[in-house]
Amino acid sequence: MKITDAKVFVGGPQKNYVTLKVLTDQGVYGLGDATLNNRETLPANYLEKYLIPNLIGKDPRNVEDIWQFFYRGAYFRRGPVAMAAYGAIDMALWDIMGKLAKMPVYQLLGGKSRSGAMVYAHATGTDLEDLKDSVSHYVESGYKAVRVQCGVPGMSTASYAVPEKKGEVRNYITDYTGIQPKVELWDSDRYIRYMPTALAEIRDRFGPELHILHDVHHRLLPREAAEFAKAVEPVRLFWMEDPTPAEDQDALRLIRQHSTTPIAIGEVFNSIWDCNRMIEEELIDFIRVAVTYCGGITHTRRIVDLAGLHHVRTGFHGAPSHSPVSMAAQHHLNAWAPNFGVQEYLVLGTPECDALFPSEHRMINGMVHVSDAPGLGVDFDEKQAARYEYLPGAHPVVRLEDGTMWNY
Ligand code: KDG
Ligand code: MG
Repeated sequence: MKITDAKVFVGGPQKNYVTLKVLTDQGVYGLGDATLNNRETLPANYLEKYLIPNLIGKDPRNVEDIWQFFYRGAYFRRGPVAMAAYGAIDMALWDIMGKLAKMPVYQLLGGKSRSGAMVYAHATGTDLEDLKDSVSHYVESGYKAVRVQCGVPGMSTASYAVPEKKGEVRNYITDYTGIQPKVELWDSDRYIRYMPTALAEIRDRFGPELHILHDVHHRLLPREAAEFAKAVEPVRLFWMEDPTPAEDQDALRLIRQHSTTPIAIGEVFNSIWDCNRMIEEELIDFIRVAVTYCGGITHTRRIVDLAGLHHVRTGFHGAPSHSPVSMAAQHHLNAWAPNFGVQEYLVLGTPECDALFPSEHRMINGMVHVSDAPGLGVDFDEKQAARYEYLPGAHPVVRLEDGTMWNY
């Protein structure tokens, strides 16, 4: 059996999804996702110029060897662009393997460990009242876990993941009006003074059962993060995400020494070598890698297994940056992983998105029920894809009020 061709599509409804389709001489094809938010053309180019010409002619059933060939063979290893491109190939090969075996991918991984996988939604508000309305909406829709973010009084622009104006529904991550980013201003001191009380109000309003998550988005210094983690302890967060920039893993020790608030990190990682120390030293509680940026199912599964040895549960990244293809790959991993924790899940289900990526994966009452279709259980409609093209867009960047660049 041989791979005969592979094609890359960039575009989607209000998104630049990078979708890979791998074709074989037996008519079976596989799908992968290489979407790297705001840098989408880079993995697409890497696939088209370097990887696909080397993929053609290979036996798609040699999933491990093909992964090793690209990873070890590149000489310059890792990095989000390369790992997203290998990830797309790897997902497509698992899809092909499942279709050949007539089994859903979760069965190839070892079968189901649960009937449904809990997901969390994103509630946001310009202020606390607005946030409460947003949380109520998700609770009433059956979600058991909600990430909460709201504006901080006195901060002159919207803070992370918060709309600029009340009632506004916007894609708060990417702005597709151009390639030059908007600037958001940040003040850690105001945030540390305000956010613990805001989170406590959310707990009081919604009671002990709701799983409350909060994303600090790499913005605090280690000592500040330790103070924050201690201050929010009474709220009993499900997790505090990305308290400090992830490059400095030693920073986590200070936070751990001062609090028992669970820590979730990993959405910017792209290999096991970025997180093995924090897992082995048990400095985190949840690992947030994504199959897209982490080399696909083959490599992400290694991280999940290492995490399982150290009481670290999964909480895969699932921001709108990921297409339904990589979300499907994560649904299969979530169905299998013995150390599953939660899945970030943003409702992708617009009619346009469903038409582009038809699938039988279902989210009901805050739980994802994985599809039993062979392979990844998601398809890609090329006629629909022809409607879309690449949209230039950017994340905001963050500065302190005196102009100093800060961490987005
Ligand atoms: O591209 C960046 C986004 O994916 C990121 O800001 C989302 O932090 C994020 C999250 O937790 O979903
Ligand atoms: Mg995050």
